[in-house]
Amino acid sequence: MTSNPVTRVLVLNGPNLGRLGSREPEVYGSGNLSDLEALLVASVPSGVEIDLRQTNDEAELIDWLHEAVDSASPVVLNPAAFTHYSYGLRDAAALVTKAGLPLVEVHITNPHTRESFRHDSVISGVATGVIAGFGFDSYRLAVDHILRSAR
Ligand code: DHK
Repeated sequence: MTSNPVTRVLVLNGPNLGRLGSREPEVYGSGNLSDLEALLVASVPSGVEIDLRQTNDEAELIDWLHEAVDSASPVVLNPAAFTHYSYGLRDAAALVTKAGLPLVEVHITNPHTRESFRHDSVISGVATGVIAGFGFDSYRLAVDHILRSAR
């Protein structure tokens, strides 16, 4: 639960999500990251910044989680494939929630309906919550939760 009014939400995206739109549209949908950003910006009140980023680099994603701690920013995180094996990312995510900041793990798809290697998340155990399977709406629901819980 955040106590201060939220002025910025970090929306962090892991590997291959920069290819949304052209990457397996039958699985991930036809929208790209710009479409996602527009959807989120339209869903928040004025005065709340959506800071949406994507990287294929595990170290950069970890650095952004450190930045979230230092700037007291709530986080929506789609760790993409790192979900399933990155203990470094898990430890960084734990720093966010241990600092009392919400970190909502999101997935566009429902990984539990897919290949068995996608069924395990090493992030979920340190996340505030998990939203999966609702396409870009997974992110919108996560942002909505963050704004509601900060009221
Ligand atoms: C995105 C990915 O890139 C996959 O590696 C995950 C996730 C699922 C998603 O549904 O957003 O397994």
